[in-house]
Amino acid sequence: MKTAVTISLVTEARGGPFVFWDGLEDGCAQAARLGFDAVEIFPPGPEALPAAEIRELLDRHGLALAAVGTGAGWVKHKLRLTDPDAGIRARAREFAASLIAAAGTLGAPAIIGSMQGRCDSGVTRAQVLDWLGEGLRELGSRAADHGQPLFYEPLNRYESDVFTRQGDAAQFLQEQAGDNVKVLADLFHMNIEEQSLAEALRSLGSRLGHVHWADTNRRAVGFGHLDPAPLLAALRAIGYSGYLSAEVLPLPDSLGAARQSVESMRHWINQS
Ligand code: LER
Ligand code: MN
Repeated sequence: MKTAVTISLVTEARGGPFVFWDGLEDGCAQAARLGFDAVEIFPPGPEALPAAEIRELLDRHGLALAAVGTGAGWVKHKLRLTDPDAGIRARAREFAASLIAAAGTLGAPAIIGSMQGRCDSGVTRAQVLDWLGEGLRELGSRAADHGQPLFYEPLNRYESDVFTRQGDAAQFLQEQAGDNVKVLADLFHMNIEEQSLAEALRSLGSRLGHVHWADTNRRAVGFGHLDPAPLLAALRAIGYSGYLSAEVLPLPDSLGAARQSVESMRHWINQS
């Protein structure tokens, strides 16, 4: 398993669960200094990821790109893959596809989280799931064109009611989206929704694509009451070799959250 830390470039997301906030140069320098393998970037749009510049920056710091978030599509542009307005759905797919392409050019996958929307728009749940399936199928195949998976993230009930549990999401992807769309398991959301985090991870098997490594209070792991031991056992049992990525509140500050995150990752990854 590999380690990553989040960098947000989206000012509208201030107060959100991202570790570094002061630009890519600063985030990459700090991530490298602390020994992370990679960064996960939350950009306002594809224009924030010019391939040659980002490649140079990552190479200079010896970092990989773990993933790119598409949440700005919602927080900045109010685009959702399941919006009742067909024009907004089309623009949502276009925006997500543009980030899938930008990430893919850099050899990384993209994440669909808040762009999935919610079942609150006066249409049936079945209709929302139909639109979500359509969107994920198309975007999953765009990701495949770049040789990358696409990550779909179930969110907790206070953020979305589309899929809140890992198993339900995995079954939906299996039936509607094909093998290239993987589940992103965010331990903070799971703590709210799952009966057993370890069982949920175990049941994902090869459908698990990425992990947001966060404690129960959305602070760095070790600053809440998460018990990572059974989770690491589950991840090992399913042969997970992807990232543990710190998507947590910058508390007590960015550096403190990043340091605690990487120390907890190292501790648990190296535990036999
Ligand atoms: C939001 O709560 C979250 O977990 C992000 O990774 C998705 O946009
Ligand atoms: Mn997350």
